[in-house]
Amino acid sequence: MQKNQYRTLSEVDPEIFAAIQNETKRQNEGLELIASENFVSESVLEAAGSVFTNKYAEGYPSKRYYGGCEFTDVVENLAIGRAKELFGAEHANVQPHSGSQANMAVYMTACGHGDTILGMDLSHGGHLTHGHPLNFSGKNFHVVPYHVRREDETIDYDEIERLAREHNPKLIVCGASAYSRIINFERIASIAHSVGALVMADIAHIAGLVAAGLHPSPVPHCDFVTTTTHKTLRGPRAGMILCREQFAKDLDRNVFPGMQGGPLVHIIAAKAVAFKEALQPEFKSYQLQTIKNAQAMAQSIGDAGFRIVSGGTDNHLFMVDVFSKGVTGKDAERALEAAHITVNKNTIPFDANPPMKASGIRIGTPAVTTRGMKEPEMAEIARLITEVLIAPEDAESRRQVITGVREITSRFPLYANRLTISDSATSAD
Ligand code: DSN
Repeated sequence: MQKNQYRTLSEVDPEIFAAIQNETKRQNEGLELIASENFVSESVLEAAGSVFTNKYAEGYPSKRYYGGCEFTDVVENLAIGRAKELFGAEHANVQPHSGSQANMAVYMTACGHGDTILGMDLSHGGHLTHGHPLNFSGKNFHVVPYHVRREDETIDYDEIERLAREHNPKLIVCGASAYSRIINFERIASIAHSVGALVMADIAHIAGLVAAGLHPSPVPHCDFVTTTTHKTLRGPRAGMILCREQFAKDLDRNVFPGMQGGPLVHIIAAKAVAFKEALQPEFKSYQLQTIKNAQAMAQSIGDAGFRIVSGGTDNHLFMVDVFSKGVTGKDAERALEAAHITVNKNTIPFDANPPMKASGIRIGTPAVTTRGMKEPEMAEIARLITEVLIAPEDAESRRQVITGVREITSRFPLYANRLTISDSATSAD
């Protein structure tokens, strides 16, 4: 073995080492409110950083195209078994590198090129891969978008039914990335099956809530369920697919060799660890607190005079119509980031602004809840957010908010043992 394999990262590559240190410091000292982000456990990080990164393992357990896969099979079988147990699914494929690839594999299984798909409009809370014209989904399929209702900003199930009868889709896609209400998977599946369509639920955002029994599960109703594993589910950055046994063979073939080559075994190991964590009773308490925190913060920001899209939330996120107070989503995101509060600008239903400006911001509580924060901290954070939004350009107010952010985050340390160099050696501020 060469000598430099024993040298530390800080010795081998000080620039990357410093960037990792700076990012650790940023995550520790800021308030992370991006609804799709979370903080994984040290065990998940350890598995993701393991020697399985070295292994090729094209194929599936016991049917590989490479030798030396005996421990890889242990990992993948554990991940599959735990995923099935967690969601009560007949079949699980844990190889997708991402949510987009999971969705792509399902489309390849359920549809042919040019077939019709119904998906929720991105600007109404859907996802890029649910049929946006610039995405593979919009380019390869005939996509008919459905929407939320203007009056209450909740999914227009009657429109889905009408469009399904009119267009006879092969597949109806449900699930969202910016929608704060319970999704009636049972109703959408029944509409799909009544017109002979298959149905896929993309639960990337709410997977943790579903696993904990705090959002109705699509698994009993939908033919395919896809998810990322890194949002509320709190695993590594990757994807997964659940499906009925009747589609298992086709689906597996569409993931490999259809969509991907070798699986990321280190990431599958990290998924297995995250699934084990999600099977513990504490995971349910965590998800419950995540929802309570989102509701508490939405309430406080609403009380400060900002319009909350659909009037509130049933899950881990909510949308604030900041343009109702004359601030664009873009300016709000920028001003909050300058105050060490991270959110993302987001279009709101029937938005008058283009997506790069947007009228809203999306706020989620999975990450701050992982740090242990509860309702009292949500009230403090809501106050800091509204201070920024009321005076986005006020430097003195920003300074005070940064002090407030640091005061809260210092009470809930994150990855403290990973910060190995002094503040002066990094440049997070
Ligand atoms: N882009 C992700 C999100 O932030 O919701 C979804 O893929």
